[in-house]
Amino acid sequence: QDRNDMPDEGKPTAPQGQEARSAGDVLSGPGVDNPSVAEPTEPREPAPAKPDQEAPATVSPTGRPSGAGPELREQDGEWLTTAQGNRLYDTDHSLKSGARGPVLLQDHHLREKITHFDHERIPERVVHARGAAAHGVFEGYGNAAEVTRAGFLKAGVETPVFVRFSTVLGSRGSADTVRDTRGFATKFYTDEGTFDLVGNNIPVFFIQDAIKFPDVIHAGKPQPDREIPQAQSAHDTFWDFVTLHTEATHHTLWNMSDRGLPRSFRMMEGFGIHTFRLVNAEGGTTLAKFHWKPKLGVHSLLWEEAQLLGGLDPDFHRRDLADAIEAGAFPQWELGIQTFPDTPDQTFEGIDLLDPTNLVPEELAPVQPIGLLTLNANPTNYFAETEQVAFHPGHLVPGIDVTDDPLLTGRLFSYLDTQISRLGGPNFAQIPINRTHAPVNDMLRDGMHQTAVHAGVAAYRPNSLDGGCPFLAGADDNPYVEAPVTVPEASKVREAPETFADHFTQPRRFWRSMSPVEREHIVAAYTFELGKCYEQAIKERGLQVLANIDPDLCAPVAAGLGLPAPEPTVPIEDVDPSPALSQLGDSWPPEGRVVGIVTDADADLDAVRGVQRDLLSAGLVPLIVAPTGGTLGDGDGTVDVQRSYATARSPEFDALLVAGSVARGDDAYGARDARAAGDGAADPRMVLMLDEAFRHGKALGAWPGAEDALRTAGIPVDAPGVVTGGSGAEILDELTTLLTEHRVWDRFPPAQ
Ligand code: HDE
Repeated sequence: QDRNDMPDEGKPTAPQGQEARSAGDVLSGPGVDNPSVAEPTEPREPAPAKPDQEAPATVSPTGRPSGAGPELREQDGEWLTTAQGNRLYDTDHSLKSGARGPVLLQDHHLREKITHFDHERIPERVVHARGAAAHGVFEGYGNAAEVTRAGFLKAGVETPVFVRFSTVLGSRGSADTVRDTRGFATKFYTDEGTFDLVGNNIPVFFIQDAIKFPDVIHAGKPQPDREIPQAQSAHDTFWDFVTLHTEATHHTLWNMSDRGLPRSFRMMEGFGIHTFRLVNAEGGTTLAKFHWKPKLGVHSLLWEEAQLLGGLDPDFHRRDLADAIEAGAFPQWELGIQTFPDTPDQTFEGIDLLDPTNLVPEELAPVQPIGLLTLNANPTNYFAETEQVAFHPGHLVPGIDVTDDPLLTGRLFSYLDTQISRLGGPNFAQIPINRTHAPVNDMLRDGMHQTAVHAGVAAYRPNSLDGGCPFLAGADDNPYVEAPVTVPEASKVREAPETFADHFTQPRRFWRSMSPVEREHIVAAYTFELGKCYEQAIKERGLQVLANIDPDLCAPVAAGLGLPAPEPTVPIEDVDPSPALSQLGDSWPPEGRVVGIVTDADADLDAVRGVQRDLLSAGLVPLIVAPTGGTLGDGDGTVDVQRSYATARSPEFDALLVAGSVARGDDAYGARDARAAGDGAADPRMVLMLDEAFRHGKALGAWPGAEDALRTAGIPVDAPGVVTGGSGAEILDELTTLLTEHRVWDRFPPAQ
């Protein structure tokens, strides 16, 4: 019944001392602070999906709802209500005994609203707390059938996915660009049940046995006395642990390399790390490692950029992912596998495949692409989807099985356990984002947050009351079957195999595979991180580990710390480099790269619009930077400003094109900066931006006539990657070509 149709006797009666209000008054009158806003407003739908942003199928082929379709929105009708559906006439004033009197305990709406708010937070993930996610689709190439019978890998099969990227150490509110490993967790909603590939952007792990996981995380998290530092490894407990447990050397070296500072989630590799066992239709087994290869290549921030972004834009990575998807620049990765014969010793070319601190160089076992992942829709609600998604390496499908990697075995226990406390009970699989797209018929009943209404009486099988159902799958029904591998007969021991004992050869291979500039970054990272430790003994132990990797790595770090370089305590044997480990030396599509166009109202705005158009049609993101916000020009030929001198900073841009002057802005800052006195003087913020962009190896260009702007900012116009002197189109072309290599590496002097 509509409130306006209420019979007179049903209308609210006026509390004592107040004028009686008609139903209409209640809706638009004294109950609201701003009388010009009539309530209720029209029913408010969530913001409509932008083009290209339609969520992928919200109903699985089996008819089971998934994702956040309207049927799961939990918002209906045009009236504001309580959680019980009672309409509300006011939500801004507590029920009081008189306008200045005490608040009454009987105000259910007040208590419900505050109580719900009090419980809005759930425990953050104990690791990987900060993350960002997206929906997408995975398409199999069909070439993996020889090694696995997994249905979602068959040719042309399209499987909805949800992917969550994360940092490891920081809290949910920490910065995106910290030096850390990144999580890369993919949920495949396959017709055969859910498959979770819960990986990282680094192919090796800190430890070899799950029993040490609490220890390494305690060491990496903020120190327990003062809870310092947040989301950083540069502190004593971390370095204490990784130098006492030298199996951590390989992963730590990757963290200290550019891999610890991704430019974007879209530009990261992903790795399943562990060796898995694939099973084909005939029951034949093959060992395999999973890889995600980004179409945009693997690229990183520089340390200084990462630090600046921590303050300028702590959401840099999640914003980048969401913006790219919203703009229709859908990020893509190929899923690939390295395969190895399933021999009893489970080694390949002398590398123990059960040791998760090892990788197998791609030169020895090429990564074979088996499918394509496209992320094409942003989540509708962060909490419902990104926060509540529950991954588990034990969510497997027929054709993909586990091995005895002792790290993986521990994970198979941990992930189920952690969801129970994080998501408040054992029914987290019923949360929309976690619902499988395959039919579910289990014997799991009751428990906290049970939302299913189970029919029948016999929650057991076989039974004679509910028709004996459900049935067990037979051999022809494609059930999940654990590969019946032989478990070696052995005594119970708490030991690692001898083949887990070499902690330095693989790190040495990584170090020797790096280009000079990548090595320089690694040296700088160790010098910074060990330099931030207080304990002399930890710094010295850190140097010992580096000497055992390679004295060439140890010497410059020791020099930076002002300490003597120790002699190695292990033989420094040669190891073949693996060129695939370096991020440099190739070129990649420049799609989605951000180009700042620095301009002003006096510039040739028609030409500026032309540049915008050309960049957009090449799949790049042009952002107009001008002295103040608003619009440049008037009439038909206007240009909208996306960044003002007050909001633009260099790390956001992959390249800068000066198409105008960089003269002092006349906003408050520009006007009062003493160094910018006089008409035409360069604005210090633009000088800083161009200087940083130059130092960070960004491609820089100046539009014909705007070269002086670069000179004013002190940029040597004949330096590599500074493009001037051609036509506008030529300059743009050259900038775009430079972007295919991510940075102008020639601008960095070669390391000694
Ligand atoms: Fe995890 N890890 N992990 N981890 N991990 C979790 O699960 C754990 C490991 C990884 O976006 C937790 O739901 C143990 C390796 C990712 O939701 C927890 C061990 C790799 C994510 C957990 C490891 C990972 C997690 C925390 C050692 C790469 C985020 C909350 C045996 C292959 C998933 C949660 C997401 C999350 C335990 C080691 C990747 C506590 C015990 C190796 C990407 O269950």
